[in-house]
Amino acid sequence: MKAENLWDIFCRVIDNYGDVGVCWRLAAGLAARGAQVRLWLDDASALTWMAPAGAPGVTVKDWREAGQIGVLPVGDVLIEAFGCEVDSDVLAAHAREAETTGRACVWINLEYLSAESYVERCHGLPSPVQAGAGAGLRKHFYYPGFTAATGGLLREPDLLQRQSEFDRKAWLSHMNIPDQGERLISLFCYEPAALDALLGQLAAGPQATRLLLTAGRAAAACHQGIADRDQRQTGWNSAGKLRFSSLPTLTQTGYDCVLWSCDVNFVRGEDSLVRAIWAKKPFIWQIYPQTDDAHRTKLEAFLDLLRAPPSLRAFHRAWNALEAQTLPALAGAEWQETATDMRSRLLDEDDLVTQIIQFAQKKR
Ligand code: TRH
Repeated sequence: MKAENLWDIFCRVIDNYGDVGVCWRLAAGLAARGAQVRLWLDDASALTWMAPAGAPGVTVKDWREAGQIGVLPVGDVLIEAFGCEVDSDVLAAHAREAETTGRACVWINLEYLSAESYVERCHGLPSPVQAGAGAGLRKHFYYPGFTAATGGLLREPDLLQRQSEFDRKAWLSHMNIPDQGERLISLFCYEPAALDALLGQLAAGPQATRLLLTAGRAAAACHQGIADRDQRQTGWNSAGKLRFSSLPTLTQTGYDCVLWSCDVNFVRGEDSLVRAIWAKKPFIWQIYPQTDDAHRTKLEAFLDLLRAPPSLRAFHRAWNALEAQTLPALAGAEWQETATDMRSRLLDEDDLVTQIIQFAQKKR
């Protein structure tokens, strides 16, 4: 039995929050445009704080129960996120359905985001499956991206409006974050070696700064950095130029408010990078490190696309430990121009949900 406009999204949580974060946004975005979405996760725990209210039209399902698809209606669209592979009984159910009805599901492999040029070449390519449970079906590669020839970026239709209505003062007060005219910088990162240098730079002033520490690895790394500095250099922050506020784990929408409130945002991974772009504030990206050093090329491609000025490139290379150099100073106006320019260029492109719906319609 085939349901109308039913999407199955499968995602295995590797580590951190990006995989589930992207899939949740996609699921909620599709449902907001009328789809019924089943989001199959092997670990849904992060959703309890990321999206506690859920979303109408999205059902979160346990991956271990995916065999049910043989008896449930099979979906019209099957998405494997980030190269995860669905179980053979799911594929077998789809292959059976295609044989009986003559209509196969649209099978999509949703890839990681990259600004590298191969993305335009590979976006949308089909891969017919010859053998195994899914024989006869056809998989398509879907690449999110920054240019018109790619699959786009996640951006909710009401994002710009929410952003323009955002009341920074009220939000800071609600979060108990002092609003004393200090520069606000948010920190969402792994354990960058250059964090120690950043703490030293900010404590040296001349501008007073408040660092907003996101919960988890970033806060832990920063507390460790502070402890190391205290041990090594008594009085390193005695002028009180650097202050800290610890944030709780926030919903995805709450995290947007952090990005909108701050003067500079440190982000990491994939999804927070995109949110930082929409926030229209200068940002520094810690790319998810890969063992084969592939992140180096990926970061450079992104910096090209960003049209990053030399100071911003140098800062990124130091923050990502790609060059043995001291951390340059945080710059102001020039980085703001870069961020504003990139955002306005990207707003010209259709968002990922719009594009993936069109993609699925074309492949049906
Ligand atoms: O957590 P990440 O480092 O995820 C990473 C990357 O996606 C990486 O590419 C992937 O390969 C790896 O996981 C497995 O960073 P990312 O992608 O920014 O995801 C964080 C998510 O957490 C994002 O959806 C925003 C959300 N978030 C909140 O909802 N509340 C919060 O308080 C914070 C700090 C984040």
